[in-house]
Amino acid sequence: SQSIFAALLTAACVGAFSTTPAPSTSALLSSTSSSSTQLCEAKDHEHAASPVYDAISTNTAFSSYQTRHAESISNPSAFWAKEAHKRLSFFTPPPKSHPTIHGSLEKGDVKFFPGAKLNVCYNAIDRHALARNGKGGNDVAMIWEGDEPTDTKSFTYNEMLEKVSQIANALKNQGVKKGDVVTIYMPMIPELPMTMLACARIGAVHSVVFAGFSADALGARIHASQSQFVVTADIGLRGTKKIPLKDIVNDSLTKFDNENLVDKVMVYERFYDDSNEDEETEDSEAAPYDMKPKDIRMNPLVNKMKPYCVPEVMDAEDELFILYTSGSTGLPKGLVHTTGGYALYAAFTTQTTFNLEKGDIFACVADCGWITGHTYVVYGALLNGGTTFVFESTPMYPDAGRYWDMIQRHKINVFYTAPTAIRSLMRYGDSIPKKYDLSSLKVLGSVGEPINPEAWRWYYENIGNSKCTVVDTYWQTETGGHIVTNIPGVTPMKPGSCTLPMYGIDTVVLDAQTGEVVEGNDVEGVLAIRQPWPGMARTCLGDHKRYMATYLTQYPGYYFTGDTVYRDSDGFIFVTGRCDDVLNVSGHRIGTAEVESALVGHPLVAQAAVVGKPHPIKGQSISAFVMLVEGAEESEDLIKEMKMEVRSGVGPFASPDQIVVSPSLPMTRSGKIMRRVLRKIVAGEADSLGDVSTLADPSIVDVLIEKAAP
Ligand code: 6R9
Repeated sequence: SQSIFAALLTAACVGAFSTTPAPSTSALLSSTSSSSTQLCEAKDHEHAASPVYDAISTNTAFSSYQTRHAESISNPSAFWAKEAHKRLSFFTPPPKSHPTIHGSLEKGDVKFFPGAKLNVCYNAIDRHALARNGKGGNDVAMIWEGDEPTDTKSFTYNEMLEKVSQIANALKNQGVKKGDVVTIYMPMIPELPMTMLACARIGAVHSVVFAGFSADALGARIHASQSQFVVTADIGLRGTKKIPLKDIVNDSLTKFDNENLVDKVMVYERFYDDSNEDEETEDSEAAPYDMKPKDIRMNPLVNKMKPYCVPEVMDAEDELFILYTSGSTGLPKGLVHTTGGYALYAAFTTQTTFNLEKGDIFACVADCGWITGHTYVVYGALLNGGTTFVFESTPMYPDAGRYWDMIQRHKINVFYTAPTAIRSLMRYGDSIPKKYDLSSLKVLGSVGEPINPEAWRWYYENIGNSKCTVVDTYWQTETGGHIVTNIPGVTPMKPGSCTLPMYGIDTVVLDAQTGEVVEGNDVEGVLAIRQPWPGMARTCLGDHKRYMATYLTQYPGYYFTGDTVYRDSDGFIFVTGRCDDVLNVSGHRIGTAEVESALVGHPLVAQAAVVGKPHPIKGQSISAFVMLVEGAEESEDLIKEMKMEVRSGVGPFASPDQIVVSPSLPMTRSGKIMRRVLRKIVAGEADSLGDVSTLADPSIVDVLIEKAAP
């Protein structure tokens, strides 16, 4: 079973690392006490490191974790009130007479500090620019590196304030008002984080759609959020390849009623040259794309705007952004995050998990189209007054040394990526990272899926030189920030385990069937959370019922993560998989239903069932089983066409690796597809299919094994 597998892996890895010396107690303790707005000065080369799991019982820092964690969940209102006071600037502070936390998980009406007023953009930029009598304005807020390693830019806090203000003024100029939803479909250029911050500044709600999504998927998200404004760029660049984003936006407007819905399409130009400004006009014929009547050339418009925009006064519970994610149905699910709680949790977790210190360069190489990009590229480091590093290209361009080259050139201190990237870079061998000076690093992060101990070890030894803490951060779009992770210098590392709950997070393991709390260690179940926390999504846009049904009423009184876990004999958490029909391909969360509905969009496909298959680099790859309509013949061209359906229905990243045409699918007598059987078959575990007696036609199993087993 999975638990035994996890236990064996743990035993093997702990053994391998048990000789690593634990850092001194003072080093361990110093990392917990720094405040975000006034980050501690980093002491040269005296980075706090964690022991690899060996001696938690004798570790003073670990007992400080236990004490602080216990306090944080026994009196969460006091804990979060204190953190909010320390980490955020309010126009109107949380009213003293009110409790911090309102509502409950049972009722699904959680609020943090309602009535308090603040602006997230002001917190991320202005107050750092104003700090130290304005000297803070010269600190570097953002370093950007484009597709070409030579294409870099950096922005001080003063420059960020000006540029974001100009973009905010441009949005206003085009009619965007407080509360409006702005869809952002952009490549990773500096204007992407800046546009998100500009929305926050004027109280507009950003809805970033990952620029790998197809026109259909983008169109569905524009429609679902009733967004009248779209911000995009003419093209995106990835490893010299040009992605025609503007054409995709044009196409997305032909879906639903979007042509009538969308008022303005604001277009940045990837190669706009500011120095030619005099010759450029907003409606120039020279636009490098076919301009439509709704299109606005953003660069010249932004450049002529005033460099200051008054930040809107927002309630702590006003919406900050929507982010769509995959669930068990084909419909996109727009999670809503609000202002005060999200900002607090982004600031708090960034500093705590990465031990962020003053002057640190923090590189999260995720795309802003995912929650990791929201919390840890845009908001987290800036709310702490740190320097965020924004990356446009891919880890493979121009070669597999790109990440390590960037770390060397920019002296990056914290580097945060996904296991799939680590696994693919590992294949190129140890000699590649050895060519670079990686000594600036102190914390390495992993996110998006479980990291297998082999990849963990490679990352720890070859990138971190066995000196950096590797943090395995478990969280979700819904949680806003890390909910289970180790903490540098405070809690031990255990390869393959995301370890222990964050402060303020009251995790429990529940029995999936009975919903009872599973006590003790060496146990399995589903992961749930017993108390509200500031970063939790408050609702699904326009569908609070779905929010309740997916997260809160399955196990009343708990937030349900949808993940199954094993808690080992030391109480450390290992995520073992999902209990819903959500796949994780290269750290991308993909709903089986979305892929299936794209497949049945092909006129010759009658029915489709999609499952994940274990993949050595991507974590999971997609296997699809399809039944064709009467009389249709299987052919190579047809398989290609089906893949095209998925590329255009969802996006290229969701394309199935394997499509199996089958005479029928394993249906139960009540008409449900038994995906469990398909999962086992593609994983090569057909000898342990379990009970298939409820299948309408059990003989189909042998046919499928014959066709699909590896
Ligand atoms: C942040 C993010 C969430 C799902 C989550 C889980 C998986 C994320 C993980 C992890 C094991 C980790 N997941 N981090 N599993 N260890 N460190 O990825 O958000 O895209 O919403 O995905 O990803 O299954 O439920 P999101």
